Amino acid sequence: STAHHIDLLAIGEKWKKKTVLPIPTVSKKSPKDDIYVLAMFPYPSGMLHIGHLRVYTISDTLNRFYQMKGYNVIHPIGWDAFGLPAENAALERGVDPAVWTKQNIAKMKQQLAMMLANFNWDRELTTCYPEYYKFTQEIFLKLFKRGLAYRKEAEINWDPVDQTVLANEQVDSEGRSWRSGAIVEKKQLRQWFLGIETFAHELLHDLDKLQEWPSNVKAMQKNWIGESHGTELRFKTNTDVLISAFTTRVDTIFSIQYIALALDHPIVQDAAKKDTDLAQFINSNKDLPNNSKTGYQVKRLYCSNPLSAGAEFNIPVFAAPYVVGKYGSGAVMGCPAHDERDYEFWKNCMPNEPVICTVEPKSGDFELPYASEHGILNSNAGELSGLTTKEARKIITTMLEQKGLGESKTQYRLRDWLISRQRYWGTPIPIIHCEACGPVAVPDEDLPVTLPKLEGLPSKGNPLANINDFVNTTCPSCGSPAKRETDTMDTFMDSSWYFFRHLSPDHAKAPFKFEDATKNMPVNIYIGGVEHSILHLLYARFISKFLASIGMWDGRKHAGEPFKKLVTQGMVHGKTYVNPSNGRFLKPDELDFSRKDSPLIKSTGELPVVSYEKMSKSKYNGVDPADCISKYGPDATRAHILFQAPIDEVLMWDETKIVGIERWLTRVIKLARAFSIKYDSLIKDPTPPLESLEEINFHNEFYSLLGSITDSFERSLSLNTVVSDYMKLTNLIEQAVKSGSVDEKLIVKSLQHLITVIYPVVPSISEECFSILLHGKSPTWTHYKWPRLEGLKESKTVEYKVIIDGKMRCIYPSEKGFFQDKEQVVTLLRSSPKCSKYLHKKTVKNVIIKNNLISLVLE
Ligand code: ANZ
Ligand code: ZN
Repeated sequence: STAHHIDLLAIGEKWKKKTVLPIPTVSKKSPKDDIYVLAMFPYPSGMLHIGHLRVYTISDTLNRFYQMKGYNVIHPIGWDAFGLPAENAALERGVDPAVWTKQNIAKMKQQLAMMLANFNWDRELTTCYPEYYKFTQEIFLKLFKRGLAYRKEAEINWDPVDQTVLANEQVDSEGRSWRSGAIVEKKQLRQWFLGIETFAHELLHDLDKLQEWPSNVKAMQKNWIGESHGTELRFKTNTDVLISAFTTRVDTIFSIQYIALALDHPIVQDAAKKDTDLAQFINSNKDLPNNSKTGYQVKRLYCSNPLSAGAEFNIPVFAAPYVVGKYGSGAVMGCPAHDERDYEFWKNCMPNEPVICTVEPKSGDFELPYASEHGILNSNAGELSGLTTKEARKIITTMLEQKGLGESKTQYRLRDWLISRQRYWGTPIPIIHCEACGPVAVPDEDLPVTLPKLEGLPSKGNPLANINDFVNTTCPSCGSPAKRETDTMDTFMDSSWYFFRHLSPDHAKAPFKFEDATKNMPVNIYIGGVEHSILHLLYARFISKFLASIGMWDGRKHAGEPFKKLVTQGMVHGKTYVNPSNGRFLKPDELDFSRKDSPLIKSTGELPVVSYEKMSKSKYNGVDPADCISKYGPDATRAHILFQAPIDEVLMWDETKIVGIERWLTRVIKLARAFSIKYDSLIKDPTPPLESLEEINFHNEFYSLLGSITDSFERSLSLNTVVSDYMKLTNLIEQAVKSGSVDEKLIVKSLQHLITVIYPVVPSISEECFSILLHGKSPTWTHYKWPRLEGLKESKTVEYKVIIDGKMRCIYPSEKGFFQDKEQVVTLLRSSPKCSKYLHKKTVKNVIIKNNLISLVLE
């Protein structure tokens, strides 16, 4: 187009081809040599999506900033390459998942290069390569040898479409599989578990030490771990068995009217063998949601209240779907008077029975159920009546302890981690099953247990179980014929330790080196999607703590925590158009974009309804990062994605706004061009003069913006502010050039600083500007030291505002404290060219001077 047109895209292309600046060597004397900046590694789907663009722009920007600050930045990337999608995609296309994954990685590497992301490729890892999963297996065996990996029969969620077991968290609130959408069935199977419950207490309480984590993430973790303080009590029955139940309200013990057991409770399962009605009840109710209030009274089974003197067996026992089998002891002491659920259950199952109230508020009316935990025990509590609930909880627990029928207990909601998957594309569990020896660890020297190649995938079930060569082996312990485990591991296991491997990527003897991990863990800044706030982070914390507990690294300073600062980046939402007359989503080609402000629906001429929503194929609102980069260049794309929203908030992607960024970048390049000839002579003076008020103001504004930018990088991570401060710096320099009242040496020094500090966000534009100033030569790292912040200069002059009869009339610049007395002020103002006309032939009645205000009152 015009002669002034600057092609940002071409600049990006040009500087991409030059291998980016050499990594600076850091003086080894510095105590803060290394900094570890890590973005969660991607799943190699083959397509870099907009979320990746956002997260890697953030991490690369920080990477480049800390390099400029003189750190040795560890900024690796890898591939979270196992998992169902690869297997499914492979099934659809009939290709080997290994081949498919490898191709995808190659494609995504190219796309990462497009966005100028600068990673330590020598630290790359891929979880589906034997070099990596060998060590995932080794870590599994370390858990196994300490009893922290074990097999047990468990009721599991079975996805009938994918033919696999799902973790609880992969089942949504409607009981559907998160992947296939099928209604999940319950099934009993022997499964591998990891003993995360053992670490529940530390995982909860060490959250307090994570001061640089967002509080919402910590709250979610806390909730997930779910600590409750209460009492576990045991009920004697009219048979030999005891029934345990966990309660947080042992003060309601005198209100117990029934015991409710989960349907999978051993006592219920046992009773069902002799009671076909119960068996039928279990069968028809096992998929009921927890809010159901039905129950089935177990025949001929009664309990006694542990505190009642007579110890009559008069408490009935029910099988009830509302009791969660996997929580506490899978049993509830039913107190209809003091618990909402128990009340409804009792009213429904025993409508003619009374409700026995034992706790009341201190004063005033109340209704049943009275579920508040504050109150006083009433006369039904016998000798304990009059106690507060809090006092009663303490005393009753002691009484139970003395009788050997209970004790205080801390209960966690967190359950052991089910890692078995009946799938091909995962890390094989390195165990051999021997009839004589039981499950035996594969000896270290036989690791990895490699995934056998498949000749065409069967469409259902677990393919490994059908490969005889894989399954049949001998027991490492006794030598008899034995069978290999055919389950593979949950991919969260692969991602629970990868940040250690990045630190010792070529180490062949162990998952990582003690010294490397001890030196560089925890990760200084970990960046990723908020969708990983619970599971991935919890599992990573668990494995890190476990590895610290067995001395694999020294994590004492940070309680074995893997991530010091956590940044959760928000989602990117796409612009979505809806046809108002039928509510349908509109495709881009159904819209006429020729109007400047808003598009029209081609077929009807109507205005569409515009909103921003999560990108999806069905809404036609997706954005391909590769498209955007090839239209606007990598620099503008990076700056745009940072500028549009704070990193932890939703970003509403509006491509039209990128012109603002383009204009700014063009202005920076024009400034560089304007000073290209004079640069050499002007830059020589390292301390240009600061004489005039304009120069002092310029200097002060420049350095306060620079201070704000530095602070945004180092503390607040407010990267949108960084970009807006870049723009302000650019304006400031342009204004100074225009005004002509700032020494050019000062301007050029500031321009050079501007070009330096934009590098983390827009690296190729920065390098281009330097090459303009350097007459075609490329800049080197000497140009990329982060500028030292200079102190603000106090000006000797003050700009006095002169107010005459309440109106601001003029500015009178003068040395501070120039006035001695009021008459002198008036004389000086009368002789000032700007002020004199207001005072001409006027008598001044009064003068008030306050700070930089001079107020005159005329006669
Ligand atoms: C008696 C009681 C009386 C209760 C009362 C509450 C109020 P949190 O705080 O979540 O730990 N409970 C125990 N095990 C259960 C299970 N497997 N399934 C369903 N509910 C179970 O909750 C603890 C409370 O949840 C326990 O205290 C128990 O009911 C119930 F006025 O015991 B409570
Ligand atoms: Zn054996």
